[in-house]
Amino acid sequence: MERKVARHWLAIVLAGCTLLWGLAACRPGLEDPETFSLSGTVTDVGDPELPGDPVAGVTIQFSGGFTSVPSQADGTWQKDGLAGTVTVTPACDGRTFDPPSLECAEACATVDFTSTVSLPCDYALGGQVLLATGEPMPGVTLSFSGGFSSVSTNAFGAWSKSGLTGTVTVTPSRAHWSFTPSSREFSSSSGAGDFTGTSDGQEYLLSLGISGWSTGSGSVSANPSGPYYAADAAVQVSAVADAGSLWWGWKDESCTHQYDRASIDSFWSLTMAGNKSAEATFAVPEIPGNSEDDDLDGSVDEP
Ligand SMILES: [Ca+2]
Ligand SMILES: [Ca+2]
Repeated sequence: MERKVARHWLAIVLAGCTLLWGLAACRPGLEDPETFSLSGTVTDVGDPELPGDPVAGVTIQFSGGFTSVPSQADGTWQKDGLAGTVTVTPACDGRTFDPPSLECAEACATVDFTSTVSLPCDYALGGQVLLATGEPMPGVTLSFSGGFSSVSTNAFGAWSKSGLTGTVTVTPSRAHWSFTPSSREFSSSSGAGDFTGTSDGQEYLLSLGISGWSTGSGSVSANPSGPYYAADAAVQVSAVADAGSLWWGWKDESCTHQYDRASIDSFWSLTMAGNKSAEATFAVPEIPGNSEDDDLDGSVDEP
């Protein structure tokens, strides 16, 4: 009985080896004979009597088209799947390394670099997420590869993130929106993380603002509050002038200017059939003698 079980197992192992033959798993001596791994540690120059401190976020580059890897929090790095003779070069803005680079084949398994500057080797990024028409997109999530926590855009569509190391892919996301480009890759602070958002037609953005034509001041709000709404939602925007100012009119979403106070109200009912922009204009009473049309009625300095 035991012998029969053993024969069964032998048959299963042989069948498995046959199946895996193409994957080289059962061919001793033939699995990826041309590739090798390298690893090492990056430290800074500390007290000569003591070991140096680890340096995180150094980009370890490899010649031959192999992708780079970052040094980790403990200064270590590892790279598998290398082939041929590879030049290994550590890189980080503002730092020099000893050795500056090293040519390695399979024989040199460990490559340690020492930095001459004792500074953190990380970087910060920032950017803006906008509609194609230029309005800022708040509440867009920016995700980062490498385990870094995500951030969101503020009311100006702006985001920032510090403490990044190595090569990081930044990806914007928000349900019902796509972004161009879909992601951006960074390995230093150079370049802006700007993206353009496009709705899938199920959610739209209402951008509130105050027109640059205003000579007065006030505030603009929406009910229900946004700035994102389901498609075809009904929204009422309202303009409230500050003391000493007067509400004058709305600049509508098609950029024609509606400054006819007789025909429109300081409450404006919108249907979110697309991205909308509601800009209010506020004026002050005419100020005589300054050659300006302060009350925006088209005539200057009337009594
Ligand atoms: Ca005037
Ligand atoms: Ca006037």
